[in-house]
Amino acid sequence: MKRQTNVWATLAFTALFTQMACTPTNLSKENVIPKPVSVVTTGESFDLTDQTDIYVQGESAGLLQIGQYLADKLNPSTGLAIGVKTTSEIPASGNIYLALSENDAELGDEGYELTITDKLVKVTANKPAGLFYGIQTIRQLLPSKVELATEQKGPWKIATGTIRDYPVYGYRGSMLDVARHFFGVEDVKNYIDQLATYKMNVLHLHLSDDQGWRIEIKSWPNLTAHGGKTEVGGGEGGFYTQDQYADIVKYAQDRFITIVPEIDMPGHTNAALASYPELNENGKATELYTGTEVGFSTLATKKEITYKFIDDVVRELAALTPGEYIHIGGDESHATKIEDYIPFINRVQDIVIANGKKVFGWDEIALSTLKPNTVVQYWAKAENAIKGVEQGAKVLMSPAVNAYLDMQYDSTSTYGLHWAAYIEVDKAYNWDPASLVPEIKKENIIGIEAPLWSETVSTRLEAEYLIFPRLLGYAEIGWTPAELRNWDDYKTRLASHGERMKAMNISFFPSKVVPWDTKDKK
Ligand code: TNX
Repeated sequence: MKRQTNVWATLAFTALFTQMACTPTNLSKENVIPKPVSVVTTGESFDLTDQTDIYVQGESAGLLQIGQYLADKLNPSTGLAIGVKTTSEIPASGNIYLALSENDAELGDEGYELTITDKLVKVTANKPAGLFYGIQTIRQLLPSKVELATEQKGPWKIATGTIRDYPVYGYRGSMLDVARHFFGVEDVKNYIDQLATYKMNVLHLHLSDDQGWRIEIKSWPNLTAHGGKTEVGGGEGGFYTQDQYADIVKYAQDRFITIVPEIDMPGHTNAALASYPELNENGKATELYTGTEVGFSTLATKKEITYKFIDDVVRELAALTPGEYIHIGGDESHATKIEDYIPFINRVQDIVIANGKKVFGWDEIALSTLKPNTVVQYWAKAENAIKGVEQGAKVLMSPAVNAYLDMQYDSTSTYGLHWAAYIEVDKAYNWDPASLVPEIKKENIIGIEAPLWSETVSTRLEAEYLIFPRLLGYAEIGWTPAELRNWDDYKTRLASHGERMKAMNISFFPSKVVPWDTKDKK
C-alpha cells in the first residue's frame, strides 16, 4: 500500500513537473544571451498557435522584412504557418506585434522593449534595429527545438513580463580572416546570421594578406587573377567578385550588420606584391606564399605607383561600402622601416578620407599622426592604444589575450594557435573592456571585436570549433553592462544554449568549464 502511494505520488509529481516544465511562466529565469538589461516577470504564459500572425505597424517594407525574418525562423519547426501582415491598430489576442515607438530615449538606436502578456507579444523600439534585436530575444524565449529545420511538436509557450534592453557598446563585432583560408559567400552569410542571433552588428572582413587577395579590384585585375589563387597550405584559395561582395554587404545590412572591409598594408601584402612587380621596391614580383610566417612583406612606400594603387583599391572598395569605415591594417610591418611606415600611414589615412570613409587600423597605426575619427584597434600593445587615446582617437577592444577566437582553448585543442594565450570559455568571458587598461576608459572605447584568424582553420566546421561557444561571451560583453555580468550566472545560461546551438547546426567546442544541459527542459 505504502509503495503504491509512492508510485502515485511520483506519477502525479512527474505529471505536474512536466506540465510546469512545458509552461514557462518565469521570464526572469529564461536563459537569454546576451543578458537583457531589465526583466520583469508577470507569471503567466503566451501561447503561439495556428491562429498566430506577426503584425507590423504601418505599411513599412523595412518592418515587414523584420517580421518575415521572425516568421522564417519560427515556421519550419513550429509548422504553424505564421503570416506577416501590416496593421494600423493593435492586433487581436494571440498575435505578435512589432511597432516603432515614440522616442524612448533610454532605448537608443538599438534598444527594444518586449512586452509579453497572455494575449499579445509586443516589441517596440525607436529604430528598426531595436525591433530586430527584440525578435532575437523572442527566439530565445521559445524552446531550443524552435531552431530546428524540421517540424517539431509544440506547445510553443513564452513566459510573460517585460524586457527592456539596450547595448552598452555601439560596435559589437567579429572579424573573419578570409585571406589565410578563403571562405565562400555561403559561409560568410551563415556567419552573419549567427552574429545577428547574438545581437552583434559588425563583421570585419580581412580581405588581403600575404597568402591571398580576396576582393575583385577592376582596375588591378591581377590581384585576384593571380593573388587570389592560393591560400595557407597551398589550397586553391578564391575571391569575391564585386557582385558577390555587394550581395554579402546587402545580406548583412538586412540583418543590421555593417561590413568593415580591411586591406592590410604596408605589410601583409605578399599577394599584391606577387601580382604586380611595380609595387615592389626592386620592381620584381614575389612568389605566391602559402606558409604562416608574418612580417616579411612590404609595399614600396617611396614609390608613387603605390599610392595610385591604394587610391584605386580604396575607391573601388568605398563604392561597395555603405558603412563608415575602411580598415587599413597597419600591423606587423616589420619589413617597413619606421621612418617609412609613419608617413605611409599618414598618407593612406588621407586617401581613405578623400574617398569619403573613416579609418580603422591595428594598434601600430597610433605611431603615426592620427586623423580625426581614425579608430585604433587594440590587439597587442596597450602602449600603442594609449598613444591613440592621447591623440583623441577611439579604441576598438580586441586584446589578443582575451578576445582572439583563433587562440586554442587549452593545450589539447584541435585547432588554433597559442602565441598570445590559451583562452578557455571562462577566460574569454571574464574581462571588462573598460577596466582592462586603466588609461583606456569607457568613453574612449567604441566597442569590442573578436577576430578569427584562419591559419589553422579552412572549413565552416573548423571555424565553428574556435568561434563557438566563445562568441556568445563576446556578444554579451559588448551588449550587457559589466555590473550585470558574472561567470557563474553566465555559465548556466550558456549551458542551456548547448541544445540551442545544436539545433542551429553550430558545431561548438564542448568545453569542460560549462555545465552543459543535455536536454531541453522546456
Ligand atoms: C597576429 S593580429 C596577426 C595576424 C595573425 C594572428 C594570428 C594581427 C593584427 N596580426 O596576422 O593572423 O596574429 O593569431
